[in-house]
Amino acid sequence: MLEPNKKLNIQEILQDLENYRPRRKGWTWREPAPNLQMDKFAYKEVSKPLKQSVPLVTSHNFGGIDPQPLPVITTEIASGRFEDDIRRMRMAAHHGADHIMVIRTAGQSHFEGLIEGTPQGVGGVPISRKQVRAQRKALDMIEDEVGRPINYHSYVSGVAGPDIAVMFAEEGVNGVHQDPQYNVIYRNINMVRSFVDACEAKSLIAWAGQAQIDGAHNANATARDAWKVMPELLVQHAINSLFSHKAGVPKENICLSTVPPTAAPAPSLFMDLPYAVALRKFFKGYRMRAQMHTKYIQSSTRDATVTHVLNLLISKLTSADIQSTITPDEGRNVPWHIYNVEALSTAKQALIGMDGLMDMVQLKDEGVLIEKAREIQERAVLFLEEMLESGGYFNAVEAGFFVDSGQYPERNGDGIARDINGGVGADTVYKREKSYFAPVTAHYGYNNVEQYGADPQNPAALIGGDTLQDPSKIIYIDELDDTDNVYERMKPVEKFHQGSVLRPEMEWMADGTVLVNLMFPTSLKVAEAAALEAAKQMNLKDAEVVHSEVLHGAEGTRIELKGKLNIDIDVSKLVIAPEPDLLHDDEIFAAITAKPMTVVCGTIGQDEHSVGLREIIDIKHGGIEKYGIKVHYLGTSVSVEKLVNAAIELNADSILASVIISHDDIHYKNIANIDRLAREMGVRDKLTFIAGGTQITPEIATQNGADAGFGRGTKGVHVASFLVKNRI
Ligand code: Z98
Repeated sequence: MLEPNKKLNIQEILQDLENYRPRRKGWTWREPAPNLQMDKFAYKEVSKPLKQSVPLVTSHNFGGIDPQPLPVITTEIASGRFEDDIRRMRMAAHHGADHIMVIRTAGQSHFEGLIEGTPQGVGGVPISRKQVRAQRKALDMIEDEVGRPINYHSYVSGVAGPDIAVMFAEEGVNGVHQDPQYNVIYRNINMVRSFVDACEAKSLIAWAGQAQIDGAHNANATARDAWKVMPELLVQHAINSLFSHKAGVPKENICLSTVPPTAAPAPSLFMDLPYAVALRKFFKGYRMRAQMHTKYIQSSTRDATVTHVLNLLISKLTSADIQSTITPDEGRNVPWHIYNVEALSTAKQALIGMDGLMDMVQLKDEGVLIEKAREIQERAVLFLEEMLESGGYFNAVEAGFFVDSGQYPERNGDGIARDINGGVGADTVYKREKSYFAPVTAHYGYNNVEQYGADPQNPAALIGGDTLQDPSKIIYIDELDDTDNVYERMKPVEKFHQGSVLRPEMEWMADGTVLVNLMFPTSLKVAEAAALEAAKQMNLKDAEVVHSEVLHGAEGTRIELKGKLNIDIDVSKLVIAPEPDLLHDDEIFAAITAKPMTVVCGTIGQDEHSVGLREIIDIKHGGIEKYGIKVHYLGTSVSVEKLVNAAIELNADSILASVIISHDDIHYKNIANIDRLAREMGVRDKLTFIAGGTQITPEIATQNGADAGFGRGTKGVHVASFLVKNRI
């Protein structure tokens, strides 16, 4: 059982992995909780709340609630080091992810068999049995902690597709990508081999109850004009969906990977909504996995977020069963977990914000939306018909039908064409001999076990059960490489894993990577060079500009810079402000009853922001008035002189100054002014002087002459406790 304030122990997870068995198989959807009441609100399309989670930042205004949307929410975590990703999975789960996808290391598609051990990956993680076990085991603990099943996912594609499918079925992997068209088009793996392999893989997917995601979204990401491949996308979905269904996968586990084909500044909803409608009308009963369009995601986090939210609106208007959360890392080519968490929060925030929308609005079932949807469907049907006329799928691929930049029936002749007899693994498909004998579970086609008196429905009985029925037969290989393995990687960063020493991190434990935001009042090129120079002077190593944005060609450029800050921070030497020592309400009441207390307060200088101060003083917000403290509120934009003079006239015990505006450090300057004036008037010793505001830190407030400073999140009880204790 994980403890809330304790780090995951990776070493412990790695122990005894040879005996780990997954505790369930198959995919889990969220449990709907219609009409859920949380705080002051009733929700329509939400799922069962989590036991533990991190709510949205605004939730403190709403009693700290954390309602969870209905679709399963995905995050892709694959930094190349699975041991680091495990920690990230925990953070992601607390932010609402229940579908963790692990991208594979570059090139694994072309491996002919399984990878063993835990080598480091490039652009993803080498998917091996050990790595899968370790992560599934960690997710068991994490799902107990958050109180919701978490789906673990990776890819069943490539030359070793069926081998991986067997391993995933054995290891309790819950979701997979499987689509032979992906092999053919994007990995140039022989098409005959890919489709034969897919039969075997899909049988295993069916046995394991896994959700299967297809690969159609890759055409969006590859095509020159992604909106032109809409008819083709329907064809790709159709091929894989029906194929999967015929291979035994139930419809409700077949997920279409659908992507809005455009993004603003294109009139994106006008293009994307008809497509989403066309798809859902054609594929009733199948699941929709709403993926973002990776091609349009650049390095701007803001830009990615807006595209994401518009995509989420389409999901809301047309339905999504699984909602992806792609991050700007796709545009920066760096897997930085902070953006995974941001994207998860974006999905949660947008979907919850749109809760109940469909009770109020409806898509028109006539007019341009339906006409456009219908046109896409017609083009798709014509595409399918021509495919059949040309001799079927293989011939169509050979003729370059797919990922052509023309909108069908237009063709631009730039499709991805593959040779039926070519590609990786060509000529490796053999017709099964009549005597071919396969006493194994979830095998596609004939297994010829009857000749030995066995039931074809339970062929593995002949060998006393195979690895799917008797997992003790699984051969577990620990490590094959003495240098490239998790233990060697963890040795140098051991102290960081323990948490006694800290170093900034973005990608891997203690990589030292920091992200710095800069603005230079100059043009793009000059600003980029200046940023690198700034990095040098900040003592950052390996600095690189990861994002730059022109504010004006001459006036300014915004830069995001990454670099390495290889410092060790000894946690035991940090000065950490103690948690506020609060008095009990009864103690405060007793102290004020025994000896009344008067305070004067206001917002200072030109500051008109009174909400925070009112929260602290007003009885209706549980402010200090409730304890019987007499409060003289002087209003907003009160001068320093007026505040101090009022304190003298009223013979007050205390001054409460609220300072929100922080331009040019005016908040700190005004704190110092109050302290100075009170001294000049000879009353400073008699007064408790407290400063408060969103940007106030206790340290800086006291350095500028206040007796205490209170920042964001302060409640009346904090201030009242301090006032009483300070008086004593
Ligand atoms: C996503 N970010 O889907 P390699 N099979 C299919 C795929 O779509 C993919 C792979 C395999 C995207 C990820 N998709 C892109 C059907 C990849 C990956 O060859 O190991 O890269 O296979 O969320």
